[in-house]
Amino acid sequence: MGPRIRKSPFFEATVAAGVSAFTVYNHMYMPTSYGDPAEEYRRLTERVALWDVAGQRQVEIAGPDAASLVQYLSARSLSGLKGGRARYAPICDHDGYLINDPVVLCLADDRFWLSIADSDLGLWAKAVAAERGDDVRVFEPDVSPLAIQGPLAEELAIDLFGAEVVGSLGFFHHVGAEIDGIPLVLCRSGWSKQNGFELFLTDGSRGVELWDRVMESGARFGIGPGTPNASERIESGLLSFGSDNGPRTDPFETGLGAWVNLDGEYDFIGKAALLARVERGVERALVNVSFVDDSGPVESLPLEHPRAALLNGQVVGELRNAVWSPRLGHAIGIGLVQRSAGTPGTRLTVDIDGVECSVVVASEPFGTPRRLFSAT
Ligand code: THG
Repeated sequence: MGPRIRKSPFFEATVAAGVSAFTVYNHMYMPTSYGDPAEEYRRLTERVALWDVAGQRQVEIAGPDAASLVQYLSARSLSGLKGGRARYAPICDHDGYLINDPVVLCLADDRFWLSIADSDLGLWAKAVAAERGDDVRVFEPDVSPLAIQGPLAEELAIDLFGAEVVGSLGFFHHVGAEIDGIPLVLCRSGWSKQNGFELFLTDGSRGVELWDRVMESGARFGIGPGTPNASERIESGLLSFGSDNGPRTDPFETGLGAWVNLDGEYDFIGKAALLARVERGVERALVNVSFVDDSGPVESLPLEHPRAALLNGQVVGELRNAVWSPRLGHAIGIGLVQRSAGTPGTRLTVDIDGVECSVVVASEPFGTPRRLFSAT
């Protein structure tokens, strides 16, 4: 694809491990398949999988005004966030539309990493900092996450880092660590609900070494290569920014309302627009749907692009994503529809490659409930 698309420090290792497909994420190759979806799903849900997620680049914000800038960027309150802790934080533009949903890692009171989804948040942060006259440095450090995800990730982490380090690491806690002198930040996080860790490698020249070392220790836990898993994450209700939402979707519509704080004392980008939107009423909802008759579209899954969703012949939104669910034994998907069409039990029709499919809005997300508004 040429030099514009960057290779992760784990790239060669993933090729050696048999990667069969990539996506492009933050201008970087990111593996999406090793050619055996059923086995990759099993590995993730029953054992442990190793993911190159270096495409989750870090935007480092450091300096005296760092905390103030990060809060101004974030729709979620970061009050009380301290060194060694992280928070999932939606970021909006001035119109209150979602532009990224990073994990914010606080390294020190004046130093943060925004571990970003797929959009150029570094440019945004840099421009906002300059316009505000903030005393900060905004840059992309040499940091590349490698994830271990799955029920046996805990045991593997203990093997790699020791029971003491791992035992005291709560969810979204992180700590500086190393394996054989390879420097990294260990965080209990990751884009699955199977438990796991992310190893933020801080020396890009040692990616293959780290990959091999984790594979070696993981062998007795049945580790193998994997990738962020579309089936598991839709079952689990994790948002894929840019896949589930369009360019003008707000955090309430995407089910991220629980992580938006409109009642704080401070201002943040998009706050006024979001307050006005809440006043008017949120128009759409991200819903989980089940295919009623999955025999038709299975060949076309996962969905490559959104399809119109109809209710009584009227377009009421889009089916954004659809996958086979190994857990449920039928196809499931994510729709972004008008709220009136988002009531559980509503039956929508979608044309997928000439096959008319019926989908039903689920009464609950398949994993954790999505809350519309934050409690605090
Ligand atoms: N890890 C890191 N960076 C990332 C992701 C990641 N950047 C891009 C993308 N993923 C960001 N999106 C998410 C979405 C959900 C979660 C993390 C990143 C997540 N959510 C939990 C949940 O929904 O239950 C916890 C949220 C909370 O309680 O605060 O973990 O995966 N480094």
